[in-house]
Amino acid sequence: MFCVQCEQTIRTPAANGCSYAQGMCGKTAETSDLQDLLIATLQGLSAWADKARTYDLIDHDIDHFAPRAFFSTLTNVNFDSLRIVGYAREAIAKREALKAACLAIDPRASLDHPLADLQLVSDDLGTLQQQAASFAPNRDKALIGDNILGLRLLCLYGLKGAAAYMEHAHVLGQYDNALYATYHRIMAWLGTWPADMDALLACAMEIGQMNFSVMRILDSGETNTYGHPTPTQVNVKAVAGKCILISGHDLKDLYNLLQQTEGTGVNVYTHGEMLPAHGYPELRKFKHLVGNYGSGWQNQQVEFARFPGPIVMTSNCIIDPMVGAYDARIWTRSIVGWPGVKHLEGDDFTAVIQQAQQLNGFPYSEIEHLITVGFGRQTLTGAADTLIDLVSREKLRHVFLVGGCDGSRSERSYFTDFATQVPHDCLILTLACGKYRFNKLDFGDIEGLPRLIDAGQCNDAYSAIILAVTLAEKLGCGVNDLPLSLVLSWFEQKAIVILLTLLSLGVTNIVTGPTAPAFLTPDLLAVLNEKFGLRQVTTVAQDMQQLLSA
Ligand code: SF4
Ligand code: SF3
Repeated sequence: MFCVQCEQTIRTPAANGCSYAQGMCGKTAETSDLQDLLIATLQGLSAWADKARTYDLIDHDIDHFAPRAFFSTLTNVNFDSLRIVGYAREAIAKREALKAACLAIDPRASLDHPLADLQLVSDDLGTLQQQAASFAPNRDKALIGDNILGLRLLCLYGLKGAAAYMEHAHVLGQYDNALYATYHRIMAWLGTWPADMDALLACAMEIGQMNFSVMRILDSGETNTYGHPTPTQVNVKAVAGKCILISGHDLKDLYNLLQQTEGTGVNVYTHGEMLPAHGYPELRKFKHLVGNYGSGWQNQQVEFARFPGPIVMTSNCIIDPMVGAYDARIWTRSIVGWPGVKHLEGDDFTAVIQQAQQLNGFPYSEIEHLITVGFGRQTLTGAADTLIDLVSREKLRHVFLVGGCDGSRSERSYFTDFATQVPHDCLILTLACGKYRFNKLDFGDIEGLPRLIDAGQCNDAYSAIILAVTLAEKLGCGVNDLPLSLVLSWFEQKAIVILLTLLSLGVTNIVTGPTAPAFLTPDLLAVLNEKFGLRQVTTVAQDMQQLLSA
């Protein structure tokens, strides 16, 4: 096994990346290797989808499937080897159907791509694992060197993050054939094992730009379906009664669950990246959406163990439910999987609701603790004039975007310390699950404007970008000239693609942490620093001073 895609990857002097029997996340070598094989089949599928477009053949089913299946290989999404192999078989079947369709139009249609005809050699997982060795991401490292490998992985992992957002958008009926075309072209190209540094850097920027469009259509899907988020108070304490917890990014699953639990006496709580749902008018209208439970994904083995009802995982991040012995109470959806855990297909949550009714629920209500969420794109851009006025009257000095993914490394206390040490005349804009490090603290306000502004999920980085662009337009300056600094925590591949998006838009001087991606070499980090001013966190005091004086 070789996997180096997330921040918690194993880093020892002997090994850079998870390369033993099991990754830090709990992914086994078997599943990891089979995911490499799946990616290779998806690259072959994309090569044919790209070719088919030259015959004006666009198959929506394939366009939807390809990024969705790729999403299953994202950190903390799918640990079920059998389902991974199932996706690989489906990719091959779809590829063959597409090839046949091309041949029906042009009997001489052919494709010069190393993965164009890839077949699985066996039904046996052990044999497939042996086959997968040829597709390990580091297979030709000795030949190409660490820098090229690092850039390839930057592209592959960035595209994986974008694929995840494509799937989130598709769930809400949003897709764009031009984006699928770009996705297939890049995915197919990465399957040719490119080794040109400039081409790979350009590809990374193209992925970032593509993802900006993906986040835009995802934003449209969410706001057209559930309305524009507005500031909303959310109780983060338990309410007496039967309960279901729903986690992940999929608002449609939450909507369906709320509809089906209405009138049943079962309360619904959001967890993790589902917290921003409370800001959407069409979701908060359900009175039994009573609050938010728990914190960042890395605490789930303790928090889920204590939750007295079923838990639904709609997307990342799931970790081993056996540890907290709640495996019989957790349900996976969509591309999420854990061996032995019940997987819900379709939109019928009856089985989950029945389980909630059989379980104890919370025996009593705790004293309310309210936090505010819901600063979506429209609310943020609507506040642009207020922000400009506060700055002009010297009431507001600086805005810090402090957000991103959470994780379990102790160094991540940096982000709590940073937020709490932001001076009182500055605002903190936050998003994604990294906010749980500080979102229950009281930061007060500046002339009625809360000092902590929660913009939403990780993909709502789109809203923060639109706010920055709006402010820059109104002030007649560039985004990099604003009194705005980005201090981003990263963990998985969605964070990587958001970073690529920001870089591709020309945003400079971003500070990231808690550690640099293990796949980026010192040379590559130096290139990113030179081109974009991207740098690692140091100490809170030093970074704060440097960012305020920039
Ligand atoms: Fe290791 Fe992260 Fe890959 Fe899991 S996802 S195997 S922790 S690098
Ligand atoms: Fe968190 Fe897993 Fe990335 Fe959408 S839920 S941000 S880590």
